[in-house]
Amino acid sequence: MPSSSRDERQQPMRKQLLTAGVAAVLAISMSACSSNSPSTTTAAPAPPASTTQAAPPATTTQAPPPATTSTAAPVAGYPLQVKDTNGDGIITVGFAQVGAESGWRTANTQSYKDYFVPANGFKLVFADANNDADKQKQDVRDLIAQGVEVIDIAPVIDSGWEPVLQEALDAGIPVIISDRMVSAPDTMYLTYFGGNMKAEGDRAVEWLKKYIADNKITDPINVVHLQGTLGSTAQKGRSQALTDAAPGLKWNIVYEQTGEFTQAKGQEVMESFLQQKKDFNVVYAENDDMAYGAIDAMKAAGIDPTKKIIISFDGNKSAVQMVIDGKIKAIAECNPLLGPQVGDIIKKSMAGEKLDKVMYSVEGVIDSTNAAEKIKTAFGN
Ligand code: GYE
Repeated sequence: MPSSSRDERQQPMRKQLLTAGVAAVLAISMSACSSNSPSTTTAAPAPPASTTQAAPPATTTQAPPPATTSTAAPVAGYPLQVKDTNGDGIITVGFAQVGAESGWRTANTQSYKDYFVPANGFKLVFADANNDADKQKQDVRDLIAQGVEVIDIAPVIDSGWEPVLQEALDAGIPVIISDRMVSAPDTMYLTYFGGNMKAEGDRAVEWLKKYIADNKITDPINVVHLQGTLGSTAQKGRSQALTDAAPGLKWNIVYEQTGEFTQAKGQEVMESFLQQKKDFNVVYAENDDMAYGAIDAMKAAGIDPTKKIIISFDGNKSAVQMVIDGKIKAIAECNPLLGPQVGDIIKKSMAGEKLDKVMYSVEGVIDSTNAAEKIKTAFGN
């Protein structure tokens, strides 16, 4: 529910929604990082890389290079493969997580905690960056120092990763990028797995175009744009889809502000907008939590959310219920349940399989036509 507390939202949740079938697509690269000091790991320090190759430190304005910076020549491809370096039969996975800002994030964390357990041959060392991009880079350095056998980074923002990725390369620890992308060269990590954020935005825009046409809406389209964490690829892709399309469609973006992917900030920025008393008929909220906040702000201002076109991203169960109730008109899906699939990627790497550099979850749109079906498998609460 929109007004329920974030704590309530952060309960573990396991219901699977999106089929996380993996459509592999080659291309792109971006960057980001995160995590904090884990408390438990017994993994032995990783041996030095079995190769002297390393990717070139691409241009960066970020932190000074570590003491162990390599001067190795650029590599043609990623040189590392996941290995049980200490031979204990268990793969220790260091996970540099963004934080706990949203229902999506809570489900994502739980998916890792559920999957990376000894019964599945894994041990998880979890680091929470609390949405602090600098802390997250330190978190990854801590994971390297602990000698985990593979690192998964869900980057807060996409920039500034080259020095840290170079340190992981130098230590011989393979890195998987998940959820959000990094802007570093793709020779610096094994693979990316997660949603295609620009495609999600394009789906939301296409849905709105069709809704306007189907409902013969002739009023000017005035959009309130609630952005996610600035500099995250989840924000960049979803924002770009809207801002690229709006001028050609003659949609006006009457307000654009980050709500940092949280319900509280989403509510706050919507309240600021409403104080301006400007006309609007669309809210494009880059995740469900900010949509909940916006809806609360609208209700408090006496505005009926069902009379507006509210679009969000993710697909938490509460949000899908709001689609059924008409409060949210459409959700561009984003699957948080990535743990098992990251596990598959690790197993494939161990088996020496060649992995595509970019692998996207299969995602669609939830609206009044399929919400009753989708809610049965929606994640979260
Ligand atoms: O949409 C949002 C979360 O990176 C895809 O981050 C993720 C986004 C997700 O806080 O709810």
